[in-house]
Amino acid sequence: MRTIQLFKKYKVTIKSPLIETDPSVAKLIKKELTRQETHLELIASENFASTAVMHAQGSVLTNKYAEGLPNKRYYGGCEYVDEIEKLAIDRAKNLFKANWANVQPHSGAQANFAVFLSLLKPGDTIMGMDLSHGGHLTHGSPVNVSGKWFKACHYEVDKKTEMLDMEAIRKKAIENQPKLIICGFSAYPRKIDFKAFRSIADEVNAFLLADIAHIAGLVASGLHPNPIPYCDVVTTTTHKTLRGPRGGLILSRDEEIGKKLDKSVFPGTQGGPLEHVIAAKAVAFKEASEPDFAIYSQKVISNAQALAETLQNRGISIVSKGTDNHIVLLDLRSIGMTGKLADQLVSDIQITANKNTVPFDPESPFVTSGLRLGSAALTTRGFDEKAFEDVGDIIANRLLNPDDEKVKESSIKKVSELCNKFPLYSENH
Ligand code: DSN
Repeated sequence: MRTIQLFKKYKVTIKSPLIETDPSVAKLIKKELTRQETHLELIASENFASTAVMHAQGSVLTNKYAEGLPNKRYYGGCEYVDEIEKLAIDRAKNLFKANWANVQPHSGAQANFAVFLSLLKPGDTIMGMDLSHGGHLTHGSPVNVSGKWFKACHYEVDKKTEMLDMEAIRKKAIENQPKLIICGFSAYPRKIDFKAFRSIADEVNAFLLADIAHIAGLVASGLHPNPIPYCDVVTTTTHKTLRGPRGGLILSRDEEIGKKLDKSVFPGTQGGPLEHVIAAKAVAFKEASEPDFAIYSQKVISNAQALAETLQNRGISIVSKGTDNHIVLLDLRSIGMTGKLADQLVSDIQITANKNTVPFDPESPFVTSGLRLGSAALTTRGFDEKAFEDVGDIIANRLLNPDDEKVKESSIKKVSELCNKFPLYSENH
């Protein structure tokens, strides 16, 4: 054990490692690591950040206050965090081919809130995808500030194809004349036509925001169209397919809008930036710009497609009949099951996912008819298409035989075998 004695006079010491200074927290972190190692992580919005990202995030930068922007701070001693934040900004701009970036939002929700503060006044109309069709809480849900302070209207997916119907969206926009149109979703497995959204926004004279929280890594890898050329503002989180630290990011091609957005982040909606997280974002942006990341992103998509196909072959419907990204959304009405029960059944065999509404869901958001799966995290562990087919079969066996204890036991064994075959945070990570 290493003891660092600070402030000798007061006998204040910092002991390292954590297990000796605070065993309660250390043991719980260890348990969480074991959980991550021994379960199949299929939550579509999660991933495993690299040890380099976590190193930056767990650094002395957490000690620093830096309200303001690089070279324009309200505190002294910012010379190194200025360099770090400038690196993060430049890397984000290069990665997404944007002219402006703000790396300070603490989360995707904070990023969206800052955009609303810049572009809207309370009472303005906004239009996003309905939450139950794959939208997000911050896109005008009545329980979120975006639905309380603005007049929100929502578009849906087409009932037959379960995909976006741009003509229906156009009609909805003409009918409601929103000041802001939001595209980008939390449970939509198909590509988004940003150019078509731009043309609708132009027709009704609306701002266009793309929230690419889920698909950012695929966009960075050139495997999903980039919204930057078509949207006034783009927001994202940094921890899903982008595989960075938990946090938010705002991008734009328009530097004038960028100047307003800077003010909306600070002092508009946030205080001091989390420079340790910003450093970790910089590390993640560098990782995402490297050729290996594009190969990873390609595997994220092909693995999700292998998972979707396996489940469909076993008689379980997939929303929109497939996927172009990392998301596979099971429609469990095809097997007469709720999302709530399916979530519990897979959880019992050490698979982590989440119940989710499907388009035109007859069940409540607490019950739902869907189970949302994502391939980003297990692909980071090295799972290949064959392993994803195995995962699909394990899930199908469990959902199709919910009361069979033997199936349950053999499924747990198969999950353990896969976890051992693809270790988390191995040397290869
Ligand atoms: N909670 C995230 C998700 O799971 O999609 C979005 O904020």
